[in-house]
Amino acid sequence: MGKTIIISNRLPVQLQISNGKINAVPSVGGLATGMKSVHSGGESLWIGWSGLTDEETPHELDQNIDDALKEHGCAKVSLNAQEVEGFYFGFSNRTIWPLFHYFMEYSEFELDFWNTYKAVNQKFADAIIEKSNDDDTIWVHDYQLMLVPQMVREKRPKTSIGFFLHIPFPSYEIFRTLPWRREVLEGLLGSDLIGFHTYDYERHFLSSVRRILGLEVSFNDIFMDNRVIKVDSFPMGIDYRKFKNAALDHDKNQKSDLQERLDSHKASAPDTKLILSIDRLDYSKGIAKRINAFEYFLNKYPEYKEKVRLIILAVPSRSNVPQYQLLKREVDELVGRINGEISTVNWTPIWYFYRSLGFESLIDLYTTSDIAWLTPLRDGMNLVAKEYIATRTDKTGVLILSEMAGSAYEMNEALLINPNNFEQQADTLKRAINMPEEEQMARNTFLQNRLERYNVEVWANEFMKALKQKSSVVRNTFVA
Ligand code: ADQ
Repeated sequence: MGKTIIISNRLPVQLQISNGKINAVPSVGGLATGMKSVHSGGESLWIGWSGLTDEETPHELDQNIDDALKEHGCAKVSLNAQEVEGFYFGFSNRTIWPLFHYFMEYSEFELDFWNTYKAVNQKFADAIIEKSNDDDTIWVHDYQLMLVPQMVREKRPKTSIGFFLHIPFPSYEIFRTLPWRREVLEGLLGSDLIGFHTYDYERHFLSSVRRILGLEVSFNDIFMDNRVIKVDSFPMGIDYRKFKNAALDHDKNQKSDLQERLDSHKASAPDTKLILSIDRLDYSKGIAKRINAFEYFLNKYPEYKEKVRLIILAVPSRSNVPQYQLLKREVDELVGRINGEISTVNWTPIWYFYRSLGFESLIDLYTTSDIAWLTPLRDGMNLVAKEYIATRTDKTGVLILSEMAGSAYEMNEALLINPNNFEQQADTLKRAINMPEEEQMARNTFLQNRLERYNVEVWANEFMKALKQKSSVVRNTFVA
């Protein structure tokens, strides 16, 4: 049996260079955690970009970097600054990201971006081809690497290749506007198994394959040349135990400064409800609309002034893409205006943090907030919704979640809202603030049971199981 090769844009470790020494520190992100069961010991290899451009990497340290990565079962693809610009900030985040999140007007169709995307995808594919054998199993991740499956397939026709898309796949009417729609579909169809978070994304993809490439599709099988490609949905979970245990330990550990501050706020205003929102600062997350909806709520129900506080934690993201800079300015101005207009001596309606917080601080916020309010305009899944629920060890807390998040399909017991409907959101906030504890606990019991069962390890294992089954079926068919 061969090894497993995982490929993603970024490696699951971060490189730190200090005084000529290299340190590779494991990342704590969802993907890195989820793949732990697949990426174990010496039986697997993870290929990706280290996060440092060639220009930032001292040439004499190259070998040391490779050695440091090897200790974590990783190998790097080197990219220069121009490649990162065109491939990552360009085609991935100025063409595909907005288009796949239904922000057509933000999507830029630049031939230079496309050419760099193709060249960098080829670099990733070459790294896989160099490091793999025919009997290896390859799992490619996400929208930055959609051409890789076909590029590897050309050189390794018998290898098992799986692909998982972490963002939505848009409807055919949106996808068809992409000038390189055929090439992207053909790139993906180099896979044996293509996975999405939800059944809807899967349906959109199948419809594009049928209408753009004219291929035969039966249920979730695509017939292409002498191959059958399977398409399926695998909703991604979280490391449920890690969040639950962190919340349980949280009360025993010494309090952080943030927790002290949250506690003193609660003590001085025991009737005030804390409403939490956490996202990357991204236009797809609906942050500006959420702030406007909060103002609408306070105008519609002024009796809640001084009785609620909205905490916005926005993580800096892609800050050299113009749309993200505009959004940053818009959010800064909105928070400033609303706080300026309606704050009182004792009350600031919005607490706004623009930074990435450590895991412990995240747990402080999740466990202390009475309500989580997540309003993406589009979101492949949204793991924050799941993390909030996992930390509610006494089963209280209310989740208000946008219907446009992939996670809404599995989280029916949350209060689901349309982020464009301010009237509905104002009423839902009121309902959440007044929801009896028994109702909160009943809803969260269902949600927690589901999240515990379908955790991120199960997600990764089910994808790998389906990929291995798929490959053996095809091989057996050929033998017959
Ligand atoms: P993201 O768009 O990044 O992921 P999400 O799924 O919510 O969105 O994941 C964010 C992660 O970052 C969470 O694990 C959260 O804990 C962490 N995080 C958020 N704010 C933080 C902060 N201030 N400090 C530290 N950590 C913070 C993409 C897709 C999603 C899909 C995931 C996984 O856009 O739709 O759910 O991939 O497939």
